[in-house]
Amino acid sequence: MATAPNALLPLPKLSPEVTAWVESVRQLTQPAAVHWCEGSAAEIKQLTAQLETSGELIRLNEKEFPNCHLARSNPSDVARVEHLTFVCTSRKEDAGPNNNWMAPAEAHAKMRDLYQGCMKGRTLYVVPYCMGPLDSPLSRYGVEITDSAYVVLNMATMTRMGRPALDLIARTGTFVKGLHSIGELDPNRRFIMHFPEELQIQSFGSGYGGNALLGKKCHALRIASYQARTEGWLAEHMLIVGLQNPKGETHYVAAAFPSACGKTNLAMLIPPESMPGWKVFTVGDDIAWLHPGPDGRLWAINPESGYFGVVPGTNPDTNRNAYNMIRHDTLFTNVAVTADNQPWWEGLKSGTPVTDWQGRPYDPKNGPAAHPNSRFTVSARNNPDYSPHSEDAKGVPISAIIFGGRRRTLAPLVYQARDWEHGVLVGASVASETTAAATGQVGVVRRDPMAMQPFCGYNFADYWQHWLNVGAKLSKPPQIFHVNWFRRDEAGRFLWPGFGDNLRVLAWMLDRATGAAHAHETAIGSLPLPEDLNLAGLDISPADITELLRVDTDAWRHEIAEFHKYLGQYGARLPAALKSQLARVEQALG
Ligand code: OXD
Ligand code: MN
Repeated sequence: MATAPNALLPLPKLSPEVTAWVESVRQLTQPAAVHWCEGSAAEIKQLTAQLETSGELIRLNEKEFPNCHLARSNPSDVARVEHLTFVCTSRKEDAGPNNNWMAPAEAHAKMRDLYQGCMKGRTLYVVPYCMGPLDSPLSRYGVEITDSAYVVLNMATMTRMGRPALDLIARTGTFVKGLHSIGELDPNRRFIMHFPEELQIQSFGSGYGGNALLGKKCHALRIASYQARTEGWLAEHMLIVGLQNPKGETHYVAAAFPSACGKTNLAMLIPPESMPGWKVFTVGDDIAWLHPGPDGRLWAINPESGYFGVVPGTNPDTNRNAYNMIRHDTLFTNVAVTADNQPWWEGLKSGTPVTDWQGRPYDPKNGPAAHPNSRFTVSARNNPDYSPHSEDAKGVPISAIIFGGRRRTLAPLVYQARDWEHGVLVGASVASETTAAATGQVGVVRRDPMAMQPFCGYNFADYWQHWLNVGAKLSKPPQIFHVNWFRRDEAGRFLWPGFGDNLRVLAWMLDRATGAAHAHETAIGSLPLPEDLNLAGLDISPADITELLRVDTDAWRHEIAEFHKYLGQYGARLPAALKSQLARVEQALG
C-alpha cells in the first residue's frame, strides 16, 4: 500500500522528509490504512460521525449542548504519567535531576519493539500542525502520526492543523516528529519519550491529552523549551491575558501556575461589578512562547488554538464565560451525564448525575460522578473574550509575569520581586499542592519551579541560567510577581474569594509595573498594604486581609532552608546569580 496522501488532491508541495518518515512508520506499525489530515470541516464531521458510530463518542443533549460530545477514556488512562515520561538526551546531566532520563539508543529500541505492528487493523493518521499563528515567524511546526481518531479531533481544535501546516513544513523544512499509538492502553506498556536533540517525540499506550496530543506538553513545552534555549527565547507553562483598565489602556500579563490551579479561569476572568470599566481579553490559557523583541520588551504568542481545560468547578457563578464557552461545540472527556443526556460534573450546581464518568450508574460510594481531571476541549474562538491579538504574528508585549502555587499556608496573596534576577529566584522557588492532572497522590506540596517541573525538557539549572540570559537582553523587562489564591485558615476556609476578585491584585500589579502603586519592602519581596489594594465592594474581614498579606518570618526561614536543600541537587551547574539572590533573601530573613 502506498503512503501517498490520499485526502490531499491536488497536492501541495510535500516535504520529502515527511513522506519518507510516514513511509518508515507505516512499515513499522503496519496500519490497514493511511489518512493524511487536511483539517477541513468536512473531515472533522466525518471523523466525528465515525466515532459516534463506533460508540467512542456520545452525542450529548443537542438542545442544551449543541454539537457537544462525550468521550470516556480507559479508567487507567485519565491523567499525565510523569513517572513514565522521559527526556532522552545523549548525556544524562543535560536532562537534569528534574527529568527521568533514558539513553536515546535504549529508548529507541524499547519504543521500536512496542510500535512493531501496533497499528494492524487500524488507520494511521498523519496530523500536520502549526503551533502559533500560521503567518508568525515565532511559530513552529510538527507532524503527529497517531492511530487515534479522538486524538486527531483534539489536535484539530488545539492546533492549526492540516494542509496549511503541511505547506509551511514543505517550505521551511524543520518540524517535530511525533509518533503516537494508543497500543493496548496497558499502563505497563506506556511511555512518553522525548528526544530533544532529534526533535522527536514517541508516545505509546495512552490516549490522555498531555500524553497523546503531542503538540501540547510534549512539543510546545518539553521540546520547545529545549529549542528555545538554543534560539534565545522561552517556552513556558503560562496563560496570557490582556487587561484593559478604565482609561482604555491594555497591558498583557503572563502567568505560570501548576496544572489544575485555575489558569483557564484567570485567563477568562470576569471583572467584579465593583470594578466598572475593566475588560479582559484572553490570549492563551496554558502555554506561552516568549521572545525578547527588538524594542527590549518581551513578546508572547500562544502556540495553541484551543483549551484543554479542567471541567469540575466550572459554573455560571464562578465563571460565566467559561461555562457559556463549553455549552456548544465542545468535546468532553470523562464527565458524568444526567438522565436527559446533559454533561454533569462536581461544582456545576444544577442537574443530577445518573451515569458516572466510567459509564456506570452513578453511586456516590464509587467516588465523584465526573473524574476530578475530566476535561473539555474547545476552540479558543468559543471564548466570548477571545483577544483578536491572539492572531498577531509578532505576539503581544508582556508587562508582568506572575508565578503562583496552591498553598494553604505560608505564601501571601501577592509579592513582587525586586528585579528580573530576583524574579528568577521567585519563579524557581514555586511549590504547590499536587492535583489530579497527573497520576499520583493529590494535595501534597511539591517543588514546581516556574510550574515547569513536569514540562522542562532539560536540566533546570541550565534553564534558570537561560532565564537570566533572556532577562539580560531585555531593556524593558516585565515586572515579576508571586501570587497565592489558595490560602486557608485553620478550619480549611479559603481566605481570598479568587475568580473575578483576582483582578484587584492584578490591578495593583499593573500599577506597580507602571510605577504608580505603593508597596512595602519585606525579606521575600514587596507587598501591598491592605489600603494599597482596591477592596471596594468586597466582603472580606480586616483580619483575613491582614493574614493574606502577612509574611511569617519563621515559616519563611524554614521554607527557604528547604528550598536551599532542594537546589543542592543541581550542584555546580546552579547559576551564581541564583545563589547570590538566595543568599540575599536568607540574610534578610535573619
Ligand atoms: C494540562 C496540564 O493539561 O497542565 O494543561 O496537565
Ligand atoms: Mn497545563
